[in-house]
Amino acid sequence: MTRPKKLSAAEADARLSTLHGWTRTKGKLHRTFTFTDFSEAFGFMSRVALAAEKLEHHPDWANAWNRVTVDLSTHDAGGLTELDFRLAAEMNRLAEE
Ligand code: H2B
Repeated sequence: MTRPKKLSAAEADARLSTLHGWTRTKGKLHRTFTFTDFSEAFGFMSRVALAAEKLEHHPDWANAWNRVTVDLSTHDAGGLTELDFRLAAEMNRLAEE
């Protein structure tokens, strides 16, 4: 699969303005998702894992009980690409189910 190219800061900020709940922090897309308990948080992570495999694009993340903290970037491109915005939008969709 052809990997998408790195977006400029201006392009990334334009994309970010339509993406609920995320910030651009240290060149990465960042969001903390909070659930009712560990089971909900881990269920979310399981669903995201399947989506990430399909996209061949994977989050850097951490789980603490009911919280999942996420940083997205494209390691291969050394910055943010279309893939990070696609995965972020998919995570929002899966969190709000
Ligand atoms: N995930 C992320 N976040 N960045 C990458 O550059 C990346 C990835 N590369 N998942 C993918 C896997 C690549 O190594 C494989 C070969 O598709």
